[in-house]
Amino acid sequence: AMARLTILHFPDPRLRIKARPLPSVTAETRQLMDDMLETMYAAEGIGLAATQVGVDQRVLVIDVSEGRNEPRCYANPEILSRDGTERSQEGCLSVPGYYEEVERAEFVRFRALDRDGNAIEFETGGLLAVCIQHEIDHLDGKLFVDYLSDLKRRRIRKKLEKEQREERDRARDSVPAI
Ligand code: QAP
Ligand code: CO
Repeated sequence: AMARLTILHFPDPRLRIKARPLPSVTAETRQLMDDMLETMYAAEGIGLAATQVGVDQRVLVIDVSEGRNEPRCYANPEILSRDGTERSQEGCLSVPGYYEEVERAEFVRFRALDRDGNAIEFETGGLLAVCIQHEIDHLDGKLFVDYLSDLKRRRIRKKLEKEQREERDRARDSVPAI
C-alpha cells in the first residue's frame, strides 16, 4: 500500500542535508518511490526529491506529462553534461505559493538507476530538463530560492515562517486543553 508523506517547507534545516547515494535499488527503495509519487500527485506537483520528505537518500520522482500518468522514478541521478541556458518560472512543493524565474541549462544528459535498478541514460530538454536540475539540487541541499536575491529569499522565508507559526498555533488550539 502507498502512503502519503509529510513535505518539509523552507526554511526547514533538513532541506539543507546532502542526500547519500544508494548502494542498490531494493524493495524498500521502491516503496519510498511509490510513497513519494502518491505524495507528489496529492500535492499536484511535477517533481519531488527524497530530501523534501526528510529522507536522506538520492531518490527522486517526476511526472511532467499532461495526463499525469507517466511517473518517472530515479535513484542516484547524475547530470553528465549541460548545454545552453534558459530562464523559466519555477515553483517548489517545499516553497508553497511562490513562483520565480530561474536560469538553468536548456539541455542535460542524464544518468540514473530506474525503479528496477537498471542503469538508464538519455538527453532531454524542456520542462523535464528543468525539473531534473531542480530535483537534483534538492538532493544536494539546494533550493530554487537560493538563485534569487537575498532580499527576495528573505521575504519568502519570513512569510513562510509566519504561515508555519500560524498553522502550528491553529493545530495546538484544536487540541482540547487538559
Ligand atoms: C519543480 O515543483 C519544478 O507553490 C517541481 O502551491 C517546478 O512540483 C520544476 C507546487 C517548476 C520545473 C518547473 C508548488 C504545487 C508544485 C506550489 C512542483 C503550490 C502547489 C511544485
Ligand atoms: Co522543489
